Amino acid sequence: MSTNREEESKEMNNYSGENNNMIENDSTKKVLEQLGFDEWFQNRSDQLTGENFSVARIIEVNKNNYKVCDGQHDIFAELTGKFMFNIENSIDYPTVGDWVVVQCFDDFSMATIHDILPRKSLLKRKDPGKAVEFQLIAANIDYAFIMQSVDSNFDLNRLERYLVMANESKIQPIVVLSKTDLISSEELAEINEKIERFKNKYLFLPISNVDGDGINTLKNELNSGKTYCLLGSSGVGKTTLLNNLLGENKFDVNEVREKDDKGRHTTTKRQLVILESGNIFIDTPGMRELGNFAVDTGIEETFNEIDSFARQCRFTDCTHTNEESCAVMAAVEEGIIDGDSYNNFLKLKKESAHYEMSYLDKRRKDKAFGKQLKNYKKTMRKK
Ligand SMILES: Nc1nc2c(ncn2[C@@H]2O[C@H](COP(=O)(O)OP(=O)(O)OP(=O)(O)O)[C@@H](O)[C@H]2O)c(=O)[nH]1
Ligand SMILES: [Mg+2]
Ligand SMILES: [Zn+2]
Repeated sequence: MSTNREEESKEMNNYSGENNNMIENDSTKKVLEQLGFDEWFQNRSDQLTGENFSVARIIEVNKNNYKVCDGQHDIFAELTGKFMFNIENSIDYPTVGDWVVVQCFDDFSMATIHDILPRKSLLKRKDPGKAVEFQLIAANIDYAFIMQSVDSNFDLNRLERYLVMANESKIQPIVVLSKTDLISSEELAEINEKIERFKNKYLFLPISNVDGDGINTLKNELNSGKTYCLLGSSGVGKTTLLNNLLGENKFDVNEVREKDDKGRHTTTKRQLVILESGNIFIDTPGMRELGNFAVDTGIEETFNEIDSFARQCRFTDCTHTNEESCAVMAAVEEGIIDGDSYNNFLKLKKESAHYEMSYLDKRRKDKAFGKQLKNYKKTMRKK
């Protein structure tokens, strides 16, 4: 199932002018590059020409509007009526990190959003409130900083879920283990043992925002012009890390309130900031539930060890739960595949299948309704 705008080959509008490419100008190109605009986007916006249009990146999503940045101005922006009219699905809305075509007014005090450029990647999750709708987290992310605090939030199952989400979106995950100041070196060694099986696949960065442990190592891993998204439960220290990297307390952080943790988060909106070092960061509010949606490729990639055994099962549709001659179960028995990992794999597979079913079901109903509506309109016209 493809959700990528580009793959759906929706035709981009042509904001035509006379060969007047709005991003041809070298200095404009340079400021856009600092915002993460690279060749990939350049190649996909070549036809976007027009004097009054420019490219900008969504840096903030608010209830009623957006904030975009064109490299020189931060501008409040709204969707045009035409854009709204063409929205079919929640993924058609712009989200933080998106590159959009804008028209600026009143000396860059406001702008209208006309189109979204194709997305390099899209982080999304199932909206916990609805059966199948997506909630967009961020677009055009290069690296996902998956953060867990080692004192109480560390959980391999949860980690694997985040890994599936990142892998599904083709985003490189990096795991940050925060608050190392709160545990002893023996306890840290124990955690290190638990993550052994992940270590040849993913980079793990233990850090402390309090005593600065590991922060320099983390800084050295950052690539300029790349976009990083901070992900993880509320209270693990995402915003504190960002402030740390910024070198100022720009954003609010808060004590973890265990007793009144009723889904209240310190960070309430997703926003994009650029560090002096040239790295681009998106902070997100902690997530309570990580819904997961027909994420087969993400699961295969995350559990690639299991997947390689699955290819050896006798039946191609083997469920790896009760079949004789199941290579996966044999590997679990022999201790080659970790038992926890196997259980989590089955759980995520099952969830994914469930969502896929309800999605297809909804699509069928929507289609049936669409047909009904069409027929109704036809009959009305005939009358
Ligand atoms: N001991 C310790 N406390 C930390 C560390 N990092 C952050 N904290 C504290 O943890 C609390 C939560 O930090 P935040 O940065 O607000 O957490 P967050 O992940 O942004 O949370 P949400 O915005 O709600 O998603 C604050 O009281 C921070 O001071 C750390 O490395 N060690
Ligand atoms: Mg925060
Ligand atoms: Zn099997």
